[in-house]
Amino acid sequence: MSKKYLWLCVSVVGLLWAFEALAGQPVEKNFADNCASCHGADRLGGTGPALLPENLERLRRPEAFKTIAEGRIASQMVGFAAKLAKEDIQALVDLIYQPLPKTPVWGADEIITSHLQHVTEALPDKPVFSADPLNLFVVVEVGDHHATILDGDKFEPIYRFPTRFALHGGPKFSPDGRFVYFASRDGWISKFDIYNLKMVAEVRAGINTRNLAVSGDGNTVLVGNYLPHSLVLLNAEDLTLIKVIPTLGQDGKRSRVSAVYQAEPRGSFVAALKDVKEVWEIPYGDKDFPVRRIAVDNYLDDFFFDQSYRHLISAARDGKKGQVIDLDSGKKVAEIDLPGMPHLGSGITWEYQGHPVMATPNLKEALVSVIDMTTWQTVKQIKTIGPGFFMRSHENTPYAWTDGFSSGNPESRDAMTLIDKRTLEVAHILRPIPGKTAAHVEFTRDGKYALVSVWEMDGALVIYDAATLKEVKRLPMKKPSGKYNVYNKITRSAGTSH
Ligand code: DHE
Repeated sequence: MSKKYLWLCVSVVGLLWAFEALAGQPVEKNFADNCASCHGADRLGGTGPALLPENLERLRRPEAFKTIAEGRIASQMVGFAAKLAKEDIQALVDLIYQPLPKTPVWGADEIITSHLQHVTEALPDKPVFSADPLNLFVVVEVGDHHATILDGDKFEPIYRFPTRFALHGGPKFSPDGRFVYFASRDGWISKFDIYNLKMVAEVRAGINTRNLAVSGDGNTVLVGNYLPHSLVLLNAEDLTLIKVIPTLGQDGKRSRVSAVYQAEPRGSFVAALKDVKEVWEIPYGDKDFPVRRIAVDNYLDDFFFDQSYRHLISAARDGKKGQVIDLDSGKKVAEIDLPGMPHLGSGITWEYQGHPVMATPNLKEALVSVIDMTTWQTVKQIKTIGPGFFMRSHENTPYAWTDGFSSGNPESRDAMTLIDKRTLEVAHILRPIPGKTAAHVEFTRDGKYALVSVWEMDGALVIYDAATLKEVKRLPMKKPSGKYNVYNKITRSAGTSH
């Protein structure tokens, strides 16, 4: 090759390179470099939701642009404005509203084929360890996708095992506390035998899953999906498929599922739909699992129940008002003041001056709303150190603990606010490790100790005496997220999530 020709080639490549740099990278490469690790190379979701037009129906394009540029509050989504040009962000917005060449299918056949039976023989009905099986904690470590079974008396790990990628939502227990069921964001449901420290079975129930519920009789698992738009019923024994229920509104419109819970006193599962104004109640004692549709005024994003499970209290992420639905009559009985995007999955209840009250942190505002559950009026909005995500208490402790996890400010993300349930005043501020994000509390079975997560890769579980507020132990952990006490969960303590 002559020198002249070589020079020409180099110049052309250089020009092309410069042109591409000016014009920005191709959108596919930007997606692969910045989005795929959380949302999946195929846009089907992973730690982040699936980015498909059917999942983005309620997100307008300018909002999607803002989310990519600035990130999303109370999620793992970071902003890309400093890294990507406006045109590149717009190209990403256009890309995620394009339908996939082929609609992904995850129906009965795919679910059945994915099933894995790890244990086939009957295992002993007695724990292989001496710790109190009702005072164990299941601690989920999202940093390296593991879970730890922790002795809740000695605060010593009994067993640590790998989980599926990106677990989300609270794991749910069988009624006797022997088995725990996990859901991962990408649809894997796992059943773990705590007594024998063995994974029993797994199945992939969806492509993008919200959460799961275990029926009060321990026989059935219900999974709620974002993608496909479905509820999936599984046998709790071995996670084999019972049936898939497509989530179609009365008018035939398809919907994602916001969340599913079991309502043991009613013998039913309750599911909220995200894109259709309906709540579904499904009695789990009826082998046909018929759906009772309850029409509601607004979409339900997040909800919880009063302790009797007669009332469902719900919030819409974009609304300022919550709805209270009487599940017996199927009617809305009240509207409640819930500013600042409450995270009702973290709602708790207690008795205040002879009345049951509920309290919830708000993801966008540094306040906890306390609401009288007989009049549904706001009793107080308590200022906290930063907007919180999780909240917890226990029947045997005077304080409700909440974090500042949703705060963008490092000076409030490391703090726990303790509210006196008798006075509704802030009683204490604790900083488990100054400068490190503190989150999510759970109490021991007797309420004497509180376990707080330090949500960092080199994080920890910090254990406090709940009366003296002195630290009693610190266990190193990899981004510990939630921790779940067997007894508090199976007895549906008013101070914890159900
Ligand atoms: Fe969660 C529970 C919804 C983001 C960690 N979260 C729940 C529940 C719902 C919910 C409906 C109750 C289900 C259950 O426990 O069965 N979460 C949402 C969202 O809509 C939101 C804001 C956006 C999204 O990404 O889906 C969201 N959640 C997060 C996070 O970014 C967190 C902090 C980290 C993560 O794992 O993704 C997170 N959510 C959790 C945890 C629980 C949870 C640890 C269980 C709390 C409990 O104590 O029960």
